[in-house]
Amino acid sequence: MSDGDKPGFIGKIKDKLIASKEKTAASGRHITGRADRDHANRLPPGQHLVEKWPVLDLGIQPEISLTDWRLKVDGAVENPLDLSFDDFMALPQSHYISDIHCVTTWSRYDNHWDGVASQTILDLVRPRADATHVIFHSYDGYTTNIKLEVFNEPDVIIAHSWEGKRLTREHGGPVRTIVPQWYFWKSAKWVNRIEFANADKPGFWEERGYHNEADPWTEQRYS
Ligand SMILES: Nc1nc2c(c(=O)[nH]1)N[C@H]1C(S)=C(S)[C@@H](COP(=O)(O)O)O[C@H]1N2
Ligand SMILES: [Mo]
Repeated sequence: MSDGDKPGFIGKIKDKLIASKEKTAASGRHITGRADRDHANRLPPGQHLVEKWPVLDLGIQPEISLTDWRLKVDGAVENPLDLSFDDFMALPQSHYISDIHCVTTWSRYDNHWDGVASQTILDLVRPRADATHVIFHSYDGYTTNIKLEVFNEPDVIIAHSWEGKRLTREHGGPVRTIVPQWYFWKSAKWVNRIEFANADKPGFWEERGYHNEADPWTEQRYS
């Protein structure tokens, strides 16, 4: 099944929510114009702190049983992977703490993640010399893109747990990616394929008015 054919994806996506987020992007709302390149503050410009972790997605929260779950890592790599959940859990495990910054202006500090570090994945798959970008594909049809050098940052993690407990379905469980340096739309919930590519491929929100990078410190909110 190709990404476009996920059952009912196009039919079920929340057109209204998408239209409203596209409008927000087009209007440039939330831009303060005060970049904080040196990270002088812990909170990036235009953000406010929350305690509870909000849920944001396209409105489809796929239910994937652990026996059906797969993670493919493929594309421009020497050694592609097709992992079952047990295979994934048997990989070397990492633990990171990072802050979340969502483009809708909430931030949440000190999230504890357990999972497999992106650098562990890189060691296993060995990207080819022509690999420049990493594209995440999810069970709900969502996609998002980052540069390979961003995937290589030491705090990027393919996470199965948050605060010591398995990720709930609404937050992207069984497994999601966490790219802490970028706005949170770059962190794919329900990930099932990590594609290494020799060219950039803008993802779902990147094609709908959101920035291709997503640096919260320089407010790379919209394109
Ligand atoms: N698969 C998938 N991943 C996704 C999304 C989505 O709709 N589908 N939404 C993104 C957006 S816009 C945000 S802000 C975060 C929200 O994650 P949360 O619901 O765990 O807070 O997930 C990101 N990853
Ligand atoms: Mo978002």
